Amino acid sequence: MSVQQTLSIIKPNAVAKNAIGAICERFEKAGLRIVAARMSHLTREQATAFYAVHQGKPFFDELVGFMTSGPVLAMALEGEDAIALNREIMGATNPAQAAPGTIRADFADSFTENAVHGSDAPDTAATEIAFFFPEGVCPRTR
Ligand code: IDP
Repeated sequence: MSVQQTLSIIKPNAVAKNAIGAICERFEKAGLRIVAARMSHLTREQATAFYAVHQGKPFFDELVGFMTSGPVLAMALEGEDAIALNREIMGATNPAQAAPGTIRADFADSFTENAVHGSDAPDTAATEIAFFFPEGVCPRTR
């Protein structure tokens, strides 16, 4: 186990249903600390760049359309094993397969509109945090 940082995005459908507080509470209760946060309304170019790895897949256009449909809250979360812990709290990508009590089970509207994003590995976490927070995140205070 080691202290890691991971990128979380509360996606437009969850922001629209006023679930930011409920979702952040789950992160904090699990021991994850929010060390950076920014609301933004992504442009097509930004969403395309963020999800470049999925370009050409059948769901890509729908994904970019969804991610640009309204504001998102991007956060850097920090904690012990933050990457895997966040993915556990989020639940499976397909909400139909997400375990009860996970964020996606409770806040997703569809496979695409699945409420949250979380980095899947240390290298992608670093790239994704830098994408939203090029100035860096808050230093640890204690
Ligand atoms: P992840 O968000 O759980 O890491 P990825 O496979 O990286 O999952 O997919 C990125 C996002 O693209 C998903 O969160 C979801 O919004 C969307 N997505 C992935 N696969 C599908 C699909 O088969 N149908 C519709 N949307 C999908």
